[in-house]
Amino acid sequence: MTQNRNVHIIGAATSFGQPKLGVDLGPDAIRHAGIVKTLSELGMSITDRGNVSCETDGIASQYVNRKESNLLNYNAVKSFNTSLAAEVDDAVASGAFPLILGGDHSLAIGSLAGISKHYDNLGVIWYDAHGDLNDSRTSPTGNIHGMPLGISCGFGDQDLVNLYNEGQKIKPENVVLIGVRDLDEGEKKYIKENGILTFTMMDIRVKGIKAVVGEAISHLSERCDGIHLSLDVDGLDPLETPGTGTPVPGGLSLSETQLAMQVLNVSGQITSMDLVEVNPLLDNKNMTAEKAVEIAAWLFGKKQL
Ligand code: 5AB
Ligand code: MN
Ligand code: MN
Ligand code: MN
Repeated sequence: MTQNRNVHIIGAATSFGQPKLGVDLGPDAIRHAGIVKTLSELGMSITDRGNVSCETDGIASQYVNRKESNLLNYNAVKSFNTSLAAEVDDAVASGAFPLILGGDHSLAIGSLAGISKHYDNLGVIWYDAHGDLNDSRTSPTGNIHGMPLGISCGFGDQDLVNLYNEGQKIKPENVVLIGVRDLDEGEKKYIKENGILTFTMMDIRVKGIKAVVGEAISHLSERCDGIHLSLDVDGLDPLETPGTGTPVPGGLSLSETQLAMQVLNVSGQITSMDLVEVNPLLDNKNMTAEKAVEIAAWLFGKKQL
Protein backbone atom coordinates (compact mmCIF):
# COMPACT_ATOMS: atom_id res chain seq x y z
CA MET A 1 0.00 0.00 0.00
CA THR A 2 1.18 3.51 -0.64
CA GLN A 3 0.13 6.62 1.22
CA ASN A 4 -3.20 8.07 0.07
CA ARG A 5 -2.34 11.73 -0.67
CA ASN A 6 -5.96 12.86 -0.89
CA VAL A 7 -6.73 13.93 2.69
CA HIS A 8 -10.10 15.12 3.97
CA ILE A 9 -9.95 16.99 7.28
CA ILE A 10 -13.08 16.62 9.40
CA GLY A 11 -13.40 18.72 12.56
CA ALA A 12 -15.18 16.82 15.34
CA ALA A 13 -16.04 19.73 17.62
CA THR A 14 -17.38 17.73 20.54
CA SER A 15 -16.84 17.91 24.28
CA PHE A 16 -19.79 15.70 25.27
CA GLY A 17 -17.65 12.70 26.21
CA GLN A 18 -16.10 14.42 29.22
CA PRO A 19 -16.79 17.39 31.55
CA LYS A 20 -14.03 19.93 30.78
CA LEU A 21 -14.77 23.01 28.70
CA GLY A 22 -12.72 23.74 25.61
CA VAL A 23 -11.92 20.38 23.97
CA ASP A 24 -14.60 21.19 21.36
CA LEU A 25 -12.27 24.04 20.29
CA GLY A 26 -9.52 21.50 19.50
CA PRO A 27 -10.17 21.25 15.75
CA ASP A 28 -9.91 25.02 15.30
CA ALA A 29 -6.78 25.19 17.47
CA ILE A 30 -5.17 22.58 15.20
CA ARG A 31 -6.22 24.59 12.14
CA HIS A 32 -4.69 27.75 13.68
CA ALA A 33 -1.49 25.78 14.21
CA GLY A 34 -1.32 25.27 10.43
CA ILE A 35 -2.49 21.75 9.65
CA VAL A 36 -3.66 22.59 6.10
CA LYS A 37 -0.53 24.48 5.11
CA THR A 38 1.84 21.94 6.68
CA LEU A 39 0.27 18.92 5.01
CA SER A 40 -0.10 20.75 1.68
CA GLU A 41 3.62 21.52 1.71
CA LEU A 42 4.26 17.79 2.04
CA GLY A 43 2.46 17.27 -1.25
CA MET A 44 -0.92 16.20 0.14
CA SER A 45 -4.09 17.39 -1.52
CA ILE A 46 -6.13 18.75 1.39
CA THR A 47 -9.86 19.35 1.60
CA ASP A 48 -11.10 20.84 4.86
CA ARG A 49 -14.71 19.73 5.26
CA GLY A 50 -15.23 22.02 8.27
CA ASN A 51 -16.68 21.03 11.62
CA VAL A 52 -19.37 18.54 12.43
CA SER A 53 -21.49 19.69 15.33
CA CYS A 54 -25.00 18.94 16.52
CA GLU A 55 -27.98 20.62 18.12
CA THR A 56 -27.74 20.16 21.84
CA ASP A 57 -30.01 22.68 23.58
CA GLY A 58 -27.34 23.22 26.20
CA ILE A 59 -27.08 19.53 26.98
CA ALA A 60 -23.31 19.66 27.38
CA SER A 61 -23.27 22.60 29.76
CA GLN A 62 -25.93 21.02 31.94
CA TYR A 63 -24.05 17.74 31.85
CA VAL A 64 -27.24 15.75 32.12
CA ASN A 65 -29.45 13.62 29.91
CA ARG A 66 -28.30 10.20 30.97
CA LYS A 67 -29.86 7.23 29.32
CA GLU A 68 -29.02 5.30 32.41
CA SER A 69 -26.69 6.28 35.16
CA ASN A 70 -23.04 6.45 34.22
CA LEU A 71 -23.41 7.33 30.53
CA LEU A 72 -23.11 11.11 30.76
CA ASN A 73 -24.45 13.28 27.91
CA TYR A 74 -25.72 10.07 26.33
CA ASN A 75 -28.13 11.66 23.84
CA ALA A 76 -25.67 14.32 22.74
CA VAL A 77 -22.88 11.78 22.23
CA LYS A 78 -25.17 9.57 20.21
CA SER A 79 -26.54 12.30 17.99
CA PHE A 80 -23.12 13.89 17.43
CA ASN A 81 -21.54 10.58 16.47
CA THR A 82 -24.34 9.72 14.06
CA SER A 83 -23.64 12.97 12.18
CA LEU A 84 -19.89 12.39 12.32
CA ALA A 85 -20.19 8.82 11.02
CA ALA A 86 -22.08 10.04 7.95
CA GLU A 87 -19.46 12.70 7.20
CA VAL A 88 -16.58 10.24 7.60
CA ASP A 89 -18.37 7.59 5.53
CA ASP A 90 -18.77 10.14 2.73
CA ALA A 91 -15.08 11.09 2.86
CA VAL A 92 -13.97 7.43 2.63
CA ALA A 93 -16.49 6.73 -0.15
CA SER A 94 -14.93 9.57 -2.17
CA GLY A 95 -11.55 7.81 -1.94
CA ALA A 96 -10.02 10.16 0.62
CA PHE A 97 -7.95 9.53 3.74
CA PRO A 98 -10.12 10.91 6.56
CA LEU A 99 -8.20 12.92 9.20
CA ILE A 100 -10.60 13.54 12.07
CA LEU A 101 -9.60 16.35 14.45
CA GLY A 102 -10.98 16.33 17.99
CA GLY A 103 -12.63 16.96 20.17
CA ASP A 104 -12.90 14.41 22.93
CA HIS A 105 -12.24 10.75 22.18
CA SER A 106 -15.92 9.73 22.21
CA LEU A 107 -15.76 10.88 18.56
CA ALA A 108 -14.06 7.59 17.69
CA ILE A 109 -17.46 5.90 18.04
CA GLY A 110 -18.58 7.85 14.97
CA SER A 111 -15.31 7.83 13.06
CA LEU A 112 -14.97 4.05 13.35
CA ALA A 113 -18.64 3.58 12.45
CA GLY A 114 -18.11 5.56 9.23
CA ILE A 115 -14.76 4.04 8.30
CA SER A 116 -15.38 0.37 9.18
CA LYS A 117 -18.25 0.19 6.67
CA HIS A 118 -15.60 0.20 3.94
CA TYR A 119 -13.44 -2.63 5.31
CA ASP A 120 -13.96 -6.31 6.11
CA ASN A 121 -11.28 -6.37 8.78
CA LEU A 122 -10.27 -2.91 9.93
CA GLY A 123 -7.25 -2.77 12.24
CA VAL A 124 -6.87 -0.09 14.90
CA ILE A 125 -3.80 1.33 16.60
CA TRP A 126 -4.90 3.11 19.79
CA TYR A 127 -2.07 5.48 20.82
CA ASP A 128 -3.20 6.65 24.26
CA ALA A 129 -2.37 6.69 27.98
CA HIS A 130 -5.75 4.99 28.45
CA GLY A 131 -7.51 1.92 27.08
CA ASP A 132 -10.88 3.62 26.51
CA LEU A 133 -12.40 0.16 27.05
CA ASN A 134 -14.92 0.93 29.79
CA ASP A 135 -18.67 0.51 29.74
CA SER A 136 -21.27 2.03 32.06
CA ARG A 137 -20.62 -0.65 34.67
CA THR A 138 -16.82 -0.50 34.75
CA SER A 139 -16.36 3.27 34.25
CA PRO A 140 -15.32 5.16 37.39
CA THR A 141 -16.55 8.45 35.86
CA GLY A 142 -19.42 7.87 33.42
CA ASN A 143 -17.48 9.85 30.82
CA ILE A 144 -18.03 8.29 27.42
CA HIS A 145 -14.57 9.34 26.15
CA GLY A 146 -13.32 6.44 28.30
CA MET A 147 -15.50 3.96 26.36
CA PRO A 148 -15.17 4.37 22.55
CA LEU A 149 -12.80 1.46 21.88
CA GLY A 150 -14.95 -0.91 23.94
CA ILE A 151 -18.10 0.27 22.17
CA SER A 152 -16.46 -0.16 18.74
CA CYS A 153 -15.53 -3.74 19.73
CA GLY A 154 -19.19 -4.43 20.54
CA PHE A 155 -18.93 -4.03 24.31
CA GLY A 156 -21.37 -1.90 26.31
CA ASP A 157 -24.51 0.07 25.45
CA GLN A 158 -26.06 -1.68 22.45
CA ASP A 159 -27.51 1.49 20.89
CA LEU A 160 -24.00 2.96 20.77
CA VAL A 161 -22.56 -0.36 19.54
CA ASN A 162 -25.09 -0.39 16.68
CA LEU A 163 -24.74 3.31 15.88
CA TYR A 164 -24.86 4.11 12.14
CA ASN A 165 -24.70 0.45 11.11
CA GLU A 166 -25.53 -2.76 12.91
CA GLY A 167 -22.99 -4.71 14.88
CA GLN A 168 -19.49 -4.39 16.24
CA LYS A 169 -17.19 -2.23 14.12
CA ILE A 170 -13.86 -3.86 14.93
CA LYS A 171 -12.64 -7.16 16.32
CA PRO A 172 -10.60 -7.03 19.52
CA GLU A 173 -7.89 -9.14 17.86
CA ASN A 174 -7.48 -6.34 15.30
CA VAL A 175 -6.65 -3.77 18.01
CA VAL A 176 -3.22 -2.74 19.31
CA LEU A 177 -2.81 -0.44 22.32
CA ILE A 178 0.35 1.68 22.49
CA GLY A 179 1.41 3.89 25.41
CA VAL A 180 -1.07 2.74 28.05
CA ARG A 181 -0.28 3.52 31.67
CA ASP A 182 -3.65 4.25 33.30
CA LEU A 183 -6.11 1.36 33.05
CA ASP A 184 -9.20 0.77 35.19
CA GLU A 185 -9.80 -2.70 36.63
CA GLY A 186 -12.58 -3.55 34.18
CA GLU A 187 -10.34 -2.52 31.27
CA LYS A 188 -7.54 -4.81 32.46
CA LYS A 189 -10.00 -7.66 32.59
CA TYR A 190 -11.33 -6.87 29.11
CA ILE A 191 -7.81 -6.78 27.65
CA LYS A 192 -6.94 -10.16 29.21
CA GLU A 193 -10.18 -11.86 28.24
CA ASN A 194 -10.03 -10.64 24.66
CA GLY A 195 -6.28 -10.99 24.15
CA ILE A 196 -5.77 -7.40 22.98
CA LEU A 197 -2.17 -6.81 21.95
CA THR A 198 -1.02 -4.18 24.45
CA PHE A 199 2.22 -2.24 24.72
CA THR A 200 2.40 -0.41 28.03
CA MET A 201 4.92 2.36 28.69
CA MET A 202 7.03 -0.26 30.47
CA ASP A 203 7.03 -2.45 27.32
CA ILE A 204 8.07 0.60 25.31
CA ARG A 205 10.90 1.38 27.74
CA VAL A 206 12.15 -2.21 27.38
CA LYS A 207 11.72 -2.75 23.61
CA GLY A 208 11.90 0.77 22.21
CA ILE A 209 9.13 2.50 20.29
CA LYS A 210 10.47 1.55 16.86
CA ALA A 211 10.28 -2.18 17.60
CA VAL A 212 6.85 -1.79 19.22
CA VAL A 213 5.33 -0.02 16.23
CA GLY A 214 6.97 -2.57 13.93
CA GLU A 215 5.31 -5.40 15.91
CA ALA A 216 1.97 -3.59 15.81
CA ILE A 217 2.16 -3.23 12.04
CA SER A 218 3.18 -6.83 11.42
CA HIS A 219 0.41 -8.09 13.73
CA LEU A 220 -2.23 -6.04 11.92
CA SER A 221 -1.06 -6.19 8.32
CA GLU A 222 -1.34 -10.00 8.32
CA ARG A 223 -5.04 -9.90 9.03
CA CYS A 224 -6.39 -6.43 8.17
CA ASP A 225 -7.41 -4.65 4.96
CA GLY A 226 -6.89 -1.17 6.44
CA ILE A 227 -5.42 0.33 9.62
CA HIS A 228 -6.94 3.23 11.53
CA LEU A 229 -4.69 5.24 13.86
CA SER A 230 -6.54 6.78 16.80
CA LEU A 231 -4.07 9.12 18.48
CA ASP A 232 -4.99 10.71 21.79
CA VAL A 233 -2.47 13.46 22.61
CA ASP A 234 -2.47 12.26 26.23
CA GLY A 235 -0.48 9.25 24.94
CA LEU A 236 2.40 11.71 24.93
CA ASP A 237 3.89 13.00 28.16
CA PRO A 238 2.08 16.07 29.55
CA LEU A 239 5.41 17.94 29.42
CA GLU A 240 5.08 17.79 25.61
CA THR A 241 1.29 18.07 25.29
CA PRO A 242 -0.12 19.83 28.38
CA GLY A 243 -3.33 20.98 26.66
CA THR A 244 -5.44 17.92 27.33
CA GLY A 245 -8.11 17.01 29.88
CA THR A 246 -6.77 13.76 31.37
CA PRO A 247 -2.95 14.03 31.46
CA VAL A 248 -0.94 11.12 32.85
CA PRO A 249 2.79 11.50 33.61
CA GLY A 250 5.36 9.08 32.22
CA GLY A 251 4.22 9.13 28.60
CA LEU A 252 5.82 8.99 25.18
CA SER A 253 8.14 11.82 24.26
CA LEU A 254 7.68 13.89 21.14
CA SER A 255 10.75 12.33 19.54
CA GLU A 256 9.49 8.80 20.27
CA THR A 257 6.20 9.83 18.68
CA GLN A 258 8.08 11.18 15.69
CA LEU A 259 9.81 7.83 15.27
CA ALA A 260 6.49 6.00 15.67
CA MET A 261 4.85 8.12 12.97
CA GLN A 262 7.81 7.72 10.63
CA VAL A 263 7.65 3.92 10.98
CA LEU A 264 3.93 4.08 10.18
CA ASN A 265 4.61 6.33 7.19
CA VAL A 266 7.22 3.98 5.78
CA SER A 267 4.83 1.04 6.21
CA GLY A 268 2.27 2.81 4.00
CA GLN A 269 -0.45 0.93 5.90
CA ILE A 270 -2.38 3.69 7.69
CA THR A 271 -5.68 4.45 5.95
CA SER A 272 -7.35 6.89 8.40
CA MET A 273 -6.61 8.83 11.57
CA ASP A 274 -8.20 10.50 14.61
CA LEU A 275 -6.12 13.22 16.29
CA VAL A 276 -7.94 13.91 19.53
CA GLU A 277 -8.24 15.38 23.03
CA VAL A 278 -6.52 18.71 22.21
CA ASN A 279 -7.99 21.29 24.61
CA PRO A 280 -6.72 24.83 23.91
CA LEU A 281 -8.25 26.19 27.15
CA LEU A 282 -5.91 23.97 29.14
CA ASP A 283 -2.93 24.63 26.87
CA ASN A 284 0.15 26.81 26.94
CA LYS A 285 0.17 29.12 23.87
CA ASN A 286 -1.41 26.48 21.63
CA MET A 287 1.69 24.27 21.90
CA THR A 288 -0.35 21.06 22.05
CA ALA A 289 -2.12 21.89 18.79
CA GLU A 290 1.27 22.71 17.26
CA LYS A 291 2.57 19.31 18.36
CA ALA A 292 -0.54 17.71 16.89
CA VAL A 293 0.31 19.27 13.53
CA GLU A 294 3.89 17.98 13.77
CA ILE A 295 2.62 14.48 14.57
CA ALA A 296 0.35 14.48 11.52
CA ALA A 297 3.20 15.84 9.38
CA TRP A 298 5.45 12.92 10.36
CA LEU A 299 2.70 10.44 9.58
CA PHE A 300 2.36 12.04 6.13
CA GLY A 301 6.08 11.82 5.41
CA LYS A 302 7.82 14.85 6.85
CA LYS A 303 11.55 14.18 7.15
CA GLN A 304 14.01 15.55 9.66
CA LEU A 305 16.03 17.51 7.11
B1 5AB B 1 -9.38 9.38 27.07
C1 5AB B 1 -10.89 6.96 32.79
N1 5AB B 1 -10.39 5.66 32.42
O1 5AB B 1 -12.93 6.02 32.02
C2 5AB B 1 -12.41 7.00 32.57
O2 5AB B 1 -8.74 10.63 27.40
C3 5AB B 1 -10.20 8.03 31.97
O3 5AB B 1 -10.09 9.49 25.80
C4 5AB B 1 -10.62 8.02 30.52
O4 5AB B 1 -8.33 8.37 26.84
C5 5AB B 1 -9.80 8.90 29.61
O5 5AB B 1 -13.02 8.01 32.92
C6 5AB B 1 -10.39 8.93 28.23
C7 5AB B 1 -10.58 7.22 34.25
MN1 MN C 1 -6.35 9.19 26.96
MN1 MN D 1 -8.45 8.37 24.62
MN1 MN E 1 -7.98 12.43 27.63
